[in-house]
Amino acid sequence: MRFSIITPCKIRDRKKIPLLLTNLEDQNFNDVEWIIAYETDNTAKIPKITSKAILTRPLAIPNATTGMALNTAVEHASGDYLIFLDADDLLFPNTLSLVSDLLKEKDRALIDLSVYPTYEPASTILHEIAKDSSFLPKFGGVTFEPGIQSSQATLAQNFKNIQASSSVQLNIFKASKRLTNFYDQLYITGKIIKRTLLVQSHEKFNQTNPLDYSNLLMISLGQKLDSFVQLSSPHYIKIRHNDPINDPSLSQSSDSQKWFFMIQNWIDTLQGLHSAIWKDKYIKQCLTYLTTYLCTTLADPEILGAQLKPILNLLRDWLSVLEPKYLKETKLTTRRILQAILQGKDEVAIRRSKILKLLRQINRFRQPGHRSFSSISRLCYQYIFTKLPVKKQVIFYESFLGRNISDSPKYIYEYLQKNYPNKFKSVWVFNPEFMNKPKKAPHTVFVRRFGLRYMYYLAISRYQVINMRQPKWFKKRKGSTFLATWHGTPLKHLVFDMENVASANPLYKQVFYHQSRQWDYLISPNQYSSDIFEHAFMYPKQQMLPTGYPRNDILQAPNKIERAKIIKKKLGIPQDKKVILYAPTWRDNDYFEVGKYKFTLKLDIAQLKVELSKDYVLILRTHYFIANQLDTSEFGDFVYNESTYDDIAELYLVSDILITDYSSVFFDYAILKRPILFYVYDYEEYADVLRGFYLDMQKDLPGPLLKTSDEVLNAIKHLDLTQKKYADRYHKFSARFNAWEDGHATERVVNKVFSKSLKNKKIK
Ligand code: C2G
Repeated sequence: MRFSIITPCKIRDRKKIPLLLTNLEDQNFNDVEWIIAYETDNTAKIPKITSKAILTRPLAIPNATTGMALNTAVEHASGDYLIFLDADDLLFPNTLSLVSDLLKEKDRALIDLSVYPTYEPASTILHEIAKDSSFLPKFGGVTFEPGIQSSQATLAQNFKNIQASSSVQLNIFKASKRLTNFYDQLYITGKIIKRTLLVQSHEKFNQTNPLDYSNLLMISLGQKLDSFVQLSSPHYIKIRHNDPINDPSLSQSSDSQKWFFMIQNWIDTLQGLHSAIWKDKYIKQCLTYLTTYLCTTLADPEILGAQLKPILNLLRDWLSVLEPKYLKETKLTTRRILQAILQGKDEVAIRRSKILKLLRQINRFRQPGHRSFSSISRLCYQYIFTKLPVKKQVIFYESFLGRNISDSPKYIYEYLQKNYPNKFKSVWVFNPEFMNKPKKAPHTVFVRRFGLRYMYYLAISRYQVINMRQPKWFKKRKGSTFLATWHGTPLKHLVFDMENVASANPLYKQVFYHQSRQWDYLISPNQYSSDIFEHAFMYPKQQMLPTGYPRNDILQAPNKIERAKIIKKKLGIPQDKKVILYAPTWRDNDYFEVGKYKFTLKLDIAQLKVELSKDYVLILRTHYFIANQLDTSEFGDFVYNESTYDDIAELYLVSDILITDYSSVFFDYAILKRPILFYVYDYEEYADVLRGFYLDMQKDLPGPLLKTSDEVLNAIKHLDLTQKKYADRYHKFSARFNAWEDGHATERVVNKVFSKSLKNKKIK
């Protein structure tokens, strides 16, 4: 028995092919012919592909749509069964042998391999399934909910829930059962079809519709078969796209494209439907989709742009052939929109959609979980505050989501307060969960995050100075300026440089993209960061401010020794004691629940205390994501837990040595030219993450990588030696990362961003 695997592939997706090749070669079934149907233009060359294990047949199909590519591939296929896979799909290692056994038992015309959808990176999946080729998963497709943590550990756990291959069965549905949600089953990928069925029926993929090319074909085949057969556990791994900006899946294409071709497809499909029961079901499913989504899209008609009219015309064509009973079955609010479209009153339809959107929002807020004060504030933001004029001299500041007054926003604020007193009204965000409301300051108001005043000032401020991302629903106002300060030189791959972002919202990249388009300026601390931000954020270099970080000016201040003394006094640290600052980062596999990370102290502080407390104290500073307050009371006055201290730069200033791990803090600390030790006790465990670093930890860092507390202690005891050994590297490191940090970054940022307002009149 031979399988012809058919993969349509746009030329830009060709880099995905090697992973699927490895996956197919790993199958314990070899009578496979793999037809890769490249949709090329006339000039593009298709890549060579060789394999000892399977027969590979790349085809170039010039100027093809996916439908054309598939039709050509079917004509070339010689296998008994055709299996359709996209370039970024994967199979489990024994899927083909299992299916061949099942087919030998009883011939089937069409089998659904049953989908396992995931946002995990393809390489991680391959790694996991290569570990044990004898298993079959039986955990059901995991649909990823935004915000829910998924990690390699959970994936491995899923894969551990393996059943022996004998337990996989075929679920056989009669036509009527199959009709439940059959719209989802119209995709060709993950299906096995008997070749003769396709050839003899003369069914073809739609060659003109680039989005829905298989629906009509699947419906036609479905009407011919009296049952629908599906594997009882998932065997077809669908890697969901989470980069809708650079690599959109078909369903993630722009709204205007999607709606146009979808409705076109509804029209075509309706013509091909003969069975009354199928027709009824199909119309109802389309109407549900339409009333759920299109009315929301119509409320913002700019989204559809020039396609608005053609889409509404198509929709009118489709609605006009439906029997009136279908419209009558829809809810009154949506029915009135559809009726307006049907009558050619497009403006009325849009107006009614806007009202429906508002009604839906209000309705959501009436539900128990949503009836919070911040939901009401948000409604006020959307419908009232953003309609008020922008106020010229108001600056809105937020640092680390309102956890403290710190980082570059703080230094920009202080600089403006000092040099341009009375020019601006400043608004600082604070989150009462993490900090108390700060003391009064001139021309400054403090607003609770997501409260009513927060919403008001966010809407009317002329400037926003924020060091992380703004809320998704933030509306950029005309006449306002957004200064993104960001919060560190990147070490770990960021956004578009990451493969799939399994631990974040699946739409993370898209959301990030839209948020960063609202940034008028992005501060860059060094050339290295500018180069990275350009690809990782897809952010234009001409909008970056190559100034260095305002937060680091303090580290070059002429009076930094005196300032350090004052801060030491404030912290209660004896002036004659030297200070070790231990500032590790967070670990994404160590958390209590979503967004609440924990930290387990692995540094042997008791030992450090015994050996070092005569000369040193230790400041412990955990990352702002860490939710657990570590109890350090047993170490007495040796340890100062400053995890909630607002500004880490002040802690840098008082410390003599920094111990960190994978945190970006060392890029800033190096400005002080003081010793840095890297306590990376989980280096091996971190290996997967390390592969996603921009730097080579072994070669590029300005200090030693230490894996045990003993090694840390030893390095501190022989600090001179350690420093000597790393002097050369430290020198190179400073030149590469600290060249712009001359103590005047804030001044440069202010002159560039606020110049227009600096000449304005004083505020009252
Ligand atoms: N930070 C801190 N205390 C720590 C760790 C970090 O105050 N123990 C602050 C520092 O200002 C640091 C910033 O938080 O520069 C970012 O912390 P990282 O540990 O580098 O991690 P992350 O928040 O993931 O940001 O481009 C930078 C990256 O986005 C990293």
